[in-house]
Amino acid sequence: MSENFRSNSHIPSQFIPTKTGGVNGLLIAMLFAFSSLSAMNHPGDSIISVHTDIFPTIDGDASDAVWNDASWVDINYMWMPYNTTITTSDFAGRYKVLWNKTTNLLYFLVEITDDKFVNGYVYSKSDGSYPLFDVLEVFIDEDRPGSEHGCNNTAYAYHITGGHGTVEYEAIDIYDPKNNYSWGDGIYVNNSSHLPEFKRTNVGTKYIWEFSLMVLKSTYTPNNDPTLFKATLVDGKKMGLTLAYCDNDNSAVNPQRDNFIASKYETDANKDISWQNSTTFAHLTLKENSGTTGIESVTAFSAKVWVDGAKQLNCKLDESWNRPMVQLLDISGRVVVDKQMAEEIKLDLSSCKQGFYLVVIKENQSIYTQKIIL
Ligand SMILES: [Ca+2]
Ligand SMILES: [Ca+2]
Ligand SMILES: [Ca+2]
Ligand SMILES: [Ca+2]
Repeated sequence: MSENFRSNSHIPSQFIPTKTGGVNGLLIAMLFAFSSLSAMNHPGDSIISVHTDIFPTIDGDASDAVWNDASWVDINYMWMPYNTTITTSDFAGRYKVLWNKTTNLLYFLVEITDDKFVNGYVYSKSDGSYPLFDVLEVFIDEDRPGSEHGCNNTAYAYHITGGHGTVEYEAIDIYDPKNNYSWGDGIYVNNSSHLPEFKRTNVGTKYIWEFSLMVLKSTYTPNNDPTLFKATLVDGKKMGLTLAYCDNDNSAVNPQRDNFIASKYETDANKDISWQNSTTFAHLTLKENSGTTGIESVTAFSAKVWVDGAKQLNCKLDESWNRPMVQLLDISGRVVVDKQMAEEIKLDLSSCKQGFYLVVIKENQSIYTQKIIL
């Protein structure tokens, strides 16, 4: 970990007006105002996430129709080394994010081009080398305006790794109950359970990361059940969210981070703040109706859904449906059943754990959801 706090101003001296009178002074003042305005208004500073009734299939395949309802946000600001330029074959990245009010989850689609993918970090509570591997970083703050979060859970910095062996990913953050970065005590935590579903695929050097993510409140601590600490996602909710990528193109033997690229513009002075302070995160607003997509035109076809005494799930469709998919989601939002159905379906749920589940029947832009209890 490194810290880099600098307080010097980065306004080029030629833009600072030295005279206030005359046409030249006015022009210089206008240039100065324009340059300040544009510095405050970079794409990625403010993001809108639209609600989705239909869940993307988390399979590392970006072709779900529902992703068309979200806009791309570029991951294109070089934080370290600051403002250096690299080729788009070395790194290019962008992401989309959707949300759902029933599962209280965010859904991410991230497209990364990286010429050499370096994984192999193995989680240990005392091994802080994960930022030196290829890592997708999700900075998320459930409530704004943000604060110091490095050692606590008022915000999260999920370092989603490339995994190792058969482990597809880990999600590492720092949590120190003593709040003093006592590195020797083992303060790294693996929060991979905060991502109910995750899949990464690649074609050549182009990688698709598709996953869902819980939005956890600051009262969550490691060893708690995260599903009990999910924030309620509602229309208009404002959060902090920045995505970034640590790019290592060397090896896992001597890992080193060549570049650190993010979705939000930062000044040189602020490029290394987000990992411990959430005030710098980009602004995310949840919107229930985008007004520009087909999401709100979803029609609710009818169905009859019930669980019988033998723990069989019964679904009976009205004639509006053709051959929809039926999904069963557990309380964390994980899809435990995903099946295409005809007019009627019976599913054996006797091996499922007790608790609440959500049944989702979907076809094109039509959807039917119902909570059940086992
Ligand atoms: Ca998919
Ligand atoms: Ca690269
Ligand atoms: Ca917070
Ligand atoms: Ca790389």
